[in-house]
Amino acid sequence: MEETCLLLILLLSGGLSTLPPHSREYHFVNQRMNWTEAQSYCREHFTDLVTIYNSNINQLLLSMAQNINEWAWIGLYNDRYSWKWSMEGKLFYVGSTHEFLIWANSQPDCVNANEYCVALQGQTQMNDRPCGDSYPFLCYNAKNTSYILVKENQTWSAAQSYCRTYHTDLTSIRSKEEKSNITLTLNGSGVQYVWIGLYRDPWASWSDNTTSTFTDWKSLEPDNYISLEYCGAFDLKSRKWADGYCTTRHFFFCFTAVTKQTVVKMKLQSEADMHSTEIQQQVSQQLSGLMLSEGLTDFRIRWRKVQSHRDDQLKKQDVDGDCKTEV
Ligand SMILES: [Ca+2]
Ligand SMILES: [Ca+2]
Repeated sequence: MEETCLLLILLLSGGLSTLPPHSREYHFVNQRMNWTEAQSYCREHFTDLVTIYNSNINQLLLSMAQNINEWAWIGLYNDRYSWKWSMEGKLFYVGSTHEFLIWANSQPDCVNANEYCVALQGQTQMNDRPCGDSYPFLCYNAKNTSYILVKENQTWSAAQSYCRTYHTDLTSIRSKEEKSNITLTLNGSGVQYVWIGLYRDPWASWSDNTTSTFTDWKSLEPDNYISLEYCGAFDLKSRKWADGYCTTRHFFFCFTAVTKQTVVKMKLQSEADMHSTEIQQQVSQQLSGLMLSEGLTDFRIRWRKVQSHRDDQLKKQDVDGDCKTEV
């Protein structure tokens, strides 16, 4: 009877975004490109612009670009169009052409990299403002579908707490109808700015869509100098991060996601003819079922024929070992 080895090859990639940071390789590219060009270059030649999860990766990148006193783009960016409602907490895009969420002229501008909460300005248009500023605010009460203007100056967070305590939450504006009801509520109130429930997290976006809470900003950065700096860079001279003008050309860091491949070898001995394609298929199917029931979806099964030990006197020492691997 011949022995046949079945090799189970598991490709545990599971989607690039879920790969842990340790399975990444890093690259310093000493060509000058703007942030978007650098992103395209990384996506074409590697996986994406780098995400920095911790100080180890931070140090590793620095060690790759020693004696370079310039800036290098990283994957971090400050997305001024990605917002959430206090009531829902889900990300959504509020671009400059939104149907009823209308930005005031040249807003959102994130002045001094410090404007992450939204107030209605002149009662109808939106402006991103420093969350610590104190303004009157608009609560929403879901019980009787009403909008309540509280004419008491509060920071955005204090306003949110107040609305959550006495009503439902700071108001959302989810439809044209809701927008007109709010305009009616504010009509004749004389308020200049009034907080609504719109806010966002600062510097929360990385090019590869993963998240990281690690930061290493240079002092006084990010500053969004003259409201033009929405891309993150490594200032290799000071060894710290800074926000920069996205269209400036700099060197940059990319990463490659390393696909891990685990090979499981099984030696099968059977009275049945293991060379029969039909039997091989049956065994494969059973193994597939077993793998799937364990929650493993990304794998391949391959059959590899190996020489019988009995026929191969020279390999006698291998008898107690595994099948020969010829992967
Ligand atoms: Ca603003
Ligand atoms: Ca800056």
